[in-house]
Amino acid sequence: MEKLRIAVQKSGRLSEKTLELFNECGIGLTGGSGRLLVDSPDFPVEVLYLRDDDIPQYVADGVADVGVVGENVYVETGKDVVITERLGFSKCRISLAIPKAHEYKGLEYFQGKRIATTYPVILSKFLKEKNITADIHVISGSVEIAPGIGLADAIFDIVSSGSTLFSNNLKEVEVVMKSEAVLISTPNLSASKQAILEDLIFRMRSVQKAKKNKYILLNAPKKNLDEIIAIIPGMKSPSIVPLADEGWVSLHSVVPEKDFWNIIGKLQDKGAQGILVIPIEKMIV
Ligand code: PRT
Ligand code: ZN
Repeated sequence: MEKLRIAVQKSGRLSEKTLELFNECGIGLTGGSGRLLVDSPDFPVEVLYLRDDDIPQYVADGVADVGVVGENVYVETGKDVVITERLGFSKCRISLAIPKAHEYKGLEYFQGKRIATTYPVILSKFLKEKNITADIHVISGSVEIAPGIGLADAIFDIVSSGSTLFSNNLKEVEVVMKSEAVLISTPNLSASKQAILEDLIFRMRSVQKAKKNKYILLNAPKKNLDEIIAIIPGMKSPSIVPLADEGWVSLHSVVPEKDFWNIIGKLQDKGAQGILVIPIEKMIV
């Protein structure tokens, strides 16, 4: 049977989260990451371990069918591949940063400056759009030390918590792009591989949806039932289970994680008690 070949970063910031997602999708992998090509006994895929920067090229060439990369790498490499799904992890910004002590009034700061980066394509496109002429100095690692050793005036690099910038006496002054892990694929997959990819995306979405929601159980006084149902409408409508005490019912529903604390406060105001909140593993709607 035909298999979908997925390129995954061999070791780095994307590897663990990617394999965790596959695992949650019921896709186990045989053998360790010591091997280049690994099979799944559960699902028609095989995983090809590569350096993240090489993944778009392998997918564009059809050596792999799909791949997981940071959006920044997808944009920087500019290969003939498409984003099929945003995966929501490894979120970061690609930003311009300058020495902390310097005053910053706007992009004019960068006119005629020397900027060190590993992302020259994204940076030069941005500077061109903004009519800034600067000297882009491409280096392959430890970009953050460039200003301190006199190699550059500023840097353009990935920022997550900002602590790397802070400890190198730099400050983030412009966010040029936001990035997260994305699933990329060749635009011309065979019909059978496309079907496997659709099944994979369906599973990924079920996992992502589950993470964004919580299962909630609570005891509600019957006199406020309508108001409580209006607060937690659930996927269709909440389940209502009678309790031995005639004035009360037990209510089961699903609530979005982001509204959670807001909802809890409203439920308490309406007399809800014994509220239990449980994580959901998969959610198919
Ligand atoms: O070896 P290989 O080439 O495969 O990996 P790599 O070293 O090129 O990439 P890797 O594993 O470092 O990152 C893979 C992807 O993770 C990146 O392309 C981004 O899409 C994403 N990502 C998310 C990050 C970060 N967060 C991040 N914080 N990539 C790098 N960083 C760096 C950042 O540049 C800084 O130097 O981590 C450092 C810590 O960041 P702060 O701001 O939290 O201090
Ligand atoms: Zn890399």
